[in-house]
Amino acid sequence: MYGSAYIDKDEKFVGTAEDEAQLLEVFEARIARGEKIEPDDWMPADYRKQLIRMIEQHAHSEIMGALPEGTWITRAPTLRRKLALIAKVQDEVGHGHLLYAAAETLGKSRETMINDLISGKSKYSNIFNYPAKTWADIAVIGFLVDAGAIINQLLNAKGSYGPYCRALERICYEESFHLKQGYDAFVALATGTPMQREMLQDALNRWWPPMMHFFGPSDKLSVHTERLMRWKVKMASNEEMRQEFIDQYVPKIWELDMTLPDPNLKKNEETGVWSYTEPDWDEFFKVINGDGPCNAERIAVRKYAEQHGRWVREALMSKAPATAVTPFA
Ligand code: FAQ
Repeated sequence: MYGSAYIDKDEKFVGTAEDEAQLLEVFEARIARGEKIEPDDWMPADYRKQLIRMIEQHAHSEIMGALPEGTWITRAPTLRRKLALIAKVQDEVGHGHLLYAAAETLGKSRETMINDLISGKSKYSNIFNYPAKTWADIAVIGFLVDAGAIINQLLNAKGSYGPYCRALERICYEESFHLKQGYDAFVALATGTPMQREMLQDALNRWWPPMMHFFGPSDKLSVHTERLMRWKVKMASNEEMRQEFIDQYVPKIWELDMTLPDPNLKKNEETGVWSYTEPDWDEFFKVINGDGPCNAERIAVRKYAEQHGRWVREALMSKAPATAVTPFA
């Protein structure tokens, strides 16, 4: 309950500027020692604001991420693939719940977060604004998007905010199964008929650019990284995560004799750093600001779910009438 004595019932800071400077010093020292910050601990207002932004966006990404894959459940090529996909999509929605719960510990209600998602105020991952046109898209999402998510989440699970880190740890266990199912579907197509390989190559060509965007803008364009890394909310820069992803997964794609649509993708064997064509950041900012190929469709689905599920939430939250008769009494 560190520092909570300085917060009044309206969550306002009631100490002096000196108290605040001292609290900040202790807070930063705790983070430097690798301690976890818990919901009732004192934290700078900006740390709280940044965490809400990031965890909320992450939660939205999970439930939006369920949509492109969800549309393929009825069209999965075999019963085994269908069962695995149903389980995966269900997991992604569960991750959304875990993350909304973690964001709620910082004081923003789930209802407000959902309203901000469907009104377009909050962001969610760029990658889920592209269409999943063929079964190969599902293999590419399950393999590469889950791989990217794991790189980000394994790092951030070692961060400073307790509830977020604990949620990420659990999510990573499940994501590692998703990665296996994605890779299995990817290998099946890559080692299949010429038509299957062609379908996979087409999906890879379409998903590669948004995948390069997935880790966020170049470090020059990133606005939050420096502060978030100082507070150990983010444990690596966008470019460090992108490099790690390329280093781990490009060789796996090439060893299956598939190609990537970037002639400049090359590892410098001395430094270990990959070079690649600068991603189109105008396209990235257009998509994250609501103007991608599927943004309107994705938001419309969430709006429909919010409106049509409202009666269920209201029924669950309503108190039983005082005169209700207890059955079997
Ligand atoms: N998409 O200053 P930075 C998943 C925005 S989960 C959209 O570098 P930051 C599971 C950023 O918000 C995928 N917007 O930002 C799954 C900021 O705008 P703002 C989601 C993006 O926060 C798999 C602006 O650009 N994962 O895939 C993106 O330091 C398969 C400037 O950027 C997480 O959310 C983007 N890709 O770093 C589900 C992980 N990148 O808010 C289904 C947690 C940046 O100022 C199927 N988040 N922006 O208006 C993070 O680690 C960080 O937030 C980053 C961005 C690394 C995403």
